[in-house]
This record gives sequence, C-alpha cells and structure tokens, in this order.
Amino acid sequence: MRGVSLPRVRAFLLTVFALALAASAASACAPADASTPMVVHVRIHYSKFEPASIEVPAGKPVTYVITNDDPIDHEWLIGDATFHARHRTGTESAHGDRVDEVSVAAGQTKSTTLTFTAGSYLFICHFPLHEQYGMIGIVTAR
Ligand SMILES: [Cu+2]
Repeated sequence: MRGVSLPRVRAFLLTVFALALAASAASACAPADASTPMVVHVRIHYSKFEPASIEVPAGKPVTYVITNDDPIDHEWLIGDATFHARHRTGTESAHGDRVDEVSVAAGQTKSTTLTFTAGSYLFICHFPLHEQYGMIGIVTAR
C-alpha cells in the first residue's frame, strides 16, 4: 500500500507557509491609505515646467516633488491672481518656509504638500523674464 511520505507532506506544508508569508509581505506593500498624499512630479527643464498642466483631487493633500534640471535657479510659486500680482513685483530672491513658495536651486529637488479647494491655481517662476519665457503652469483641483 502506498501512502504519502512524511517528507513530502512536510515539504508541501513548508511551501504553503512560504506562500502565505509572501502574500502577507505583498499586502504590507499595498497602496497606502487615503491619508497619504498623492505625489506629483514636476520637472523644470530648459526654463519650462513639465508637465505644465496638472489635475489633482480637490480637498486632498498632494505632494509636489519639483526637480530643477537646469544649471540656473528657479522658483515654483503657486496661488491665485492676487498672489501672483504680489510676486510679479516682489523683491524676494529666495523662498523657504511657505508651502506655496518654493525656491529650487540649480540641480536641486524640493517637495511641498498642499491641499486645494476646487479651482485653478497658476504656478509661475517670478524670476525676471522667466514667466514671459514660459515658466508658467496650472494646477486644476476638481
Ligand atoms: Cu525660473
């Protein structure tokens, strides 16, 4: 009479156990819960923002990771028309401690997290002539 050998049963159980472990490890790496901000990458290249148009969910925090590939400094200032009118004539050469005003030195990457109510918000580099050159983009929150 032939039965299933004990070593084979043991090997089978070890395999099941290993698969269960792998499955639980995989679920630990599952997408983060809703409280973790969505991440949007913005590249600055040849004095242009890429992408120049970004859609985000309204009322949810979004982290913007801004990478300046250029050999010159830039800034990523985001807000409404009043905000930009103030910065167009502003004299601040660098920004550092406000989430909506990010200075990104040549070759650097900076991150900022913002939550917008529904609407459109321009992001602009207000260094002299950069906006005129095309350093402008828009975040649309819906
Ligand atoms: Cu610039």
